[in-house]
Amino acid sequence: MPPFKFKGVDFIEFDPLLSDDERLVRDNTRKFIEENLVPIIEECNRQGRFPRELVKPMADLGFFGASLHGYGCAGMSNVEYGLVMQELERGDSGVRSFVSVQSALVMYPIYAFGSDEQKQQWLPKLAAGEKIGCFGLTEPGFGSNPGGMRTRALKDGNDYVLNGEKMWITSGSIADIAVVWAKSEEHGGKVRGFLVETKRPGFSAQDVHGKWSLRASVTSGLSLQDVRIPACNLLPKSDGLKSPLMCLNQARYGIAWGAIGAAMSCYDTALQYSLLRKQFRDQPIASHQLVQEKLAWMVTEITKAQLLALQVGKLKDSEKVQHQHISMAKRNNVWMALECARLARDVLGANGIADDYPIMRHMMNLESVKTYEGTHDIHTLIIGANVTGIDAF
Ligand code: TGC
Ligand code: FAD
Repeated sequence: MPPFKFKGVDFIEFDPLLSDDERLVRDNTRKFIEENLVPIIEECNRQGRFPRELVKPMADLGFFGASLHGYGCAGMSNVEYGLVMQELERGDSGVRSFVSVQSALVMYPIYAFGSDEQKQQWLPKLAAGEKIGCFGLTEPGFGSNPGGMRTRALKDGNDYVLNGEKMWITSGSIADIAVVWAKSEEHGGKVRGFLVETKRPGFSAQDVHGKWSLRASVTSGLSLQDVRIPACNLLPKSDGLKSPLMCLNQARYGIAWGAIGAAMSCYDTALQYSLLRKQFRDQPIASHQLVQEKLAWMVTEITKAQLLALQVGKLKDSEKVQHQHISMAKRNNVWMALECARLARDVLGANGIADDYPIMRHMMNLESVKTYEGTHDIHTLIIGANVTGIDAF
């Protein structure tokens, strides 16, 4: 257990900007994380173990597909969903990743692009945590540029036959269902989404070992060798690269909030530590100007990130959000969180590197968060293209 009890971060009366329901969702999630994840996460991180025992309790709290309506989903607003992500990632980015993938990258595409039968078959079970999903877009040779993907779907009678490799896939080896993005010969090489049950012959998943980051999350490579699926497993409303990118918008939005949680954890730990730790003339290190400067930077940037995430959430709730808004929030908030982790680690001195405190784990996790769902620099280019009208990819 970490030595300090989390006190929350609210410098400019952010809480009154939230509705009663939003605060309730946040506080319930916070309590769940304090009671169930915080006590075990350092050990999970050491062991490189995803805490699968939390899947059912998280489902019971409505975390999976939380902002979807019907099919056993909680029907939360986007702001409520964001606050859930914030609290989950204050616990650990890997656990937030699991929920992001299940919700934004598996349930959302079925909800947005699936047939009625696909929705009825999969969404209730995914919401209940009875089935686990993964999302296969990235390939060994195509990360930032998924449009170059090599995975192919060939129509053969009433089936599609899929061949290809996907890489860096969260929850890959524990998934029952994979949302696989492939170029479909039948549709002129257009990218389409396919539901691939992972027990089908020719499908295999191999975990990535030796990760220094997201150790409490499963990351796998997927191999599809002549995997035959019925034609009804095509997501009928998926239509080109735009479809997986629409899923990424949902996940990137969650990350924009999640990163605030990781930053809050680092800042709160550094603040409490600095008030207790004494150096020179028996004074707490918090009394030194250079330490205060770090704390002031962190609380300022967390506050700005909260306001950015909230505004993007409100735009999303009123269906006015543009994907460039989400890029700004993901890019800024993850960068901010990583900087907070580095500063907080510094404030703790040598103790900052030990897993008695959560800081180094957050820092290592955030290196992945900075890269996945569009790297920091790709989001820079997305914003740059939007403001200049010039594509610089
Ligand atoms: P481009 O020609 O720009 O776009 C193709 C079509 O899509 C439209 N579009 C979007 N639509 C909705 N949302 C977005 N965010 C969109 N971005 C683009 C675009 O308007 C166009 O539409 P249309 O109608 O003209 O066809 O495509 P491009 O090939 O040039 O690539 C653009 C780029 C680089 C921005 C994009 O490919 C990109 O975002 N790259 C980053 C890849 C990425 O984020 N991968 C994430 C993989 S999943 C993951 O990391 C999960 S981690 C999970 C976890 O554990 O939390
Ligand atoms: P690259 O695209 O090779 O980029 C390497 C560097 O080059 C980056 O700094 C990048 O910004 C830069 N770069 C690339 N192109 C340009 C350019 N045009 N201009 C300037 N700089 C550029 N993917 C999934 O599909 N599903 C998942 O569930 C999933 N989970 C993940 C989990 C983890 C832990 C990690 C680490 C990744 C996961 N990913 C997943 C993959 C992730 O989305 C990719 O790693 C990411 O999109 C970047 O691709 P890449 O690693 O191939 O880097």
